[in-house]
Amino acid sequence: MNDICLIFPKSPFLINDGVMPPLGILYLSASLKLEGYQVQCLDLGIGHTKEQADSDIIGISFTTPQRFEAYELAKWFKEKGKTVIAGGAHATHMPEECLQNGFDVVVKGEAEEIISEVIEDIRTKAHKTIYFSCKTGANHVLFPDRLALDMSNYSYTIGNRPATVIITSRSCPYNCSFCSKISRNFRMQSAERTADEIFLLNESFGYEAFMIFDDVFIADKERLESIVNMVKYDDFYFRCFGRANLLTRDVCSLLKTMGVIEVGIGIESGSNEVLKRNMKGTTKEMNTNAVRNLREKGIRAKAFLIVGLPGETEETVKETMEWIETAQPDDLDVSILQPMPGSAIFNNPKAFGISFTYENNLLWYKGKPNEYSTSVSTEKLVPQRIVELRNLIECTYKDKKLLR
Ligand code: B12
Ligand code: SF4
Repeated sequence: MNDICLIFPKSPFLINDGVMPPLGILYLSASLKLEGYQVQCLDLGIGHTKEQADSDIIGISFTTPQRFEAYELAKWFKEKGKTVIAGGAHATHMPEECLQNGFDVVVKGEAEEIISEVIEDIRTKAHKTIYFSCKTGANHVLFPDRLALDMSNYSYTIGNRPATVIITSRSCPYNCSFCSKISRNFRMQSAERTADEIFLLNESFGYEAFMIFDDVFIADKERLESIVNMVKYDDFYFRCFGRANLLTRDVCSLLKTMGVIEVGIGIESGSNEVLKRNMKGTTKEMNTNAVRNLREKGIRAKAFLIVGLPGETEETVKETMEWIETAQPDDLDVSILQPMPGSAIFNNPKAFGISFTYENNLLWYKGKPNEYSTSVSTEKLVPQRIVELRNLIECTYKDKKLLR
């Protein structure tokens, strides 16, 4: 029997929940195995089942929209006499709710350095209900234990190549109103370590394409330069996220040399008023320049937009549509605001002029086409209108000639 079974629940609200491996549990598996623990990892999104769990201690990792799946699992395992631990983004922000829904223990935040202590406390029946993570140094954690799950079950591709996901930093130095970060302390792993992980994934699994899922991969230009110098001789493809304020011509040049073929930018809105109210730290002019700088280097710019942010009106949606026509990004992703626990909007909706329901609401903002819905109202827009405006932007521009 294993010392712990770590489970990532299904995400039935997504188009496909077997796209990328859940790195959170794979990081925990790596640090536990180093200490000699036997660990089992199950991803219910790729066909594993709860019946396969082979341990008396079960750890479940989940986001807010996965919480109902997680609570069902917790209750099922409790009935079997198991001790159940909650971790991940939702547990970090809503620990009491997890305890009320069947969990014995909650770990808030990054758990690499505390998970073995939790296991030992459970074994001696001395466990607390809530543990707080230590601040994990990004250079000190091991690479995720990707052998704990069969990587061939995941279907992500970049430029037609099988791709996988890496995270080279933790957290983010910004404070957007809608963001639900699990930690406030921004740390980057070194350029050397980042290049090592890429080479290791290439040698061990054959990957030649990588989704860098950092919140802000390009936060430090010097580190970026060093990474580029180490990987530029290999013909790898990358996708990453970038903030408009950091996507200068120089940075876009570096990304091109590295092999980045697409950058996702959190544009959010075409209205400077909305951007300001949501503490985005960017303007529509910066956003336009960022798209231009990427396009000049032949890198695809994908604009991520949110409809229904605090301050949204019919007029600001028009401004967003005007921005799309001016900036002409290569692709769009239009979602609807869903205030997630941990975000400034969730914590203080009144201050943002937002109302929404949380109970019994899945709160996903991007899922299956034609199934978008929201409970959010702004001062000027009712929920149904927010959905209509979101659909209007998508119908008008997605896959249209205006976007290349
Ligand atoms: C990659 C990613 C995705 C991928 C998921 C791939 C996958 N299978 O994991 C995709 C694109 C599919 C995705 C989708 C969504 N995502 Co997402 N995603 C991320 C992202 C960028 C990285 C996740 C990651 O690997 N982090 C690195 C690891 C190390 O961190 P971690 O997972 O949090 O794990 C650590 C701790 O949480 C803890 N821990 C984790 N699990 C467990 C379990 C136990 C037992 C214990 C003790 C501890 C523990 O220890 C881990 C190691 O330090 C995060 C932002 C971020 N930087 O973390 C957002 C994030 C997780 N996503 C978020 C959201 C909102 C979504 C969506 C709902 C968006 C939507 N479509 O509507 C969906 C929901 C997906 C789902 N399955 O529920 C939010 C979650 C907020 C919340 N309150 O739940 C985040 C935090 C972004 C944000 N800042 O707001 N996402
Ligand atoms: S939305 Fe992105 S840039 Fe803004 S705080 Fe969250 S992770 Fe940072």
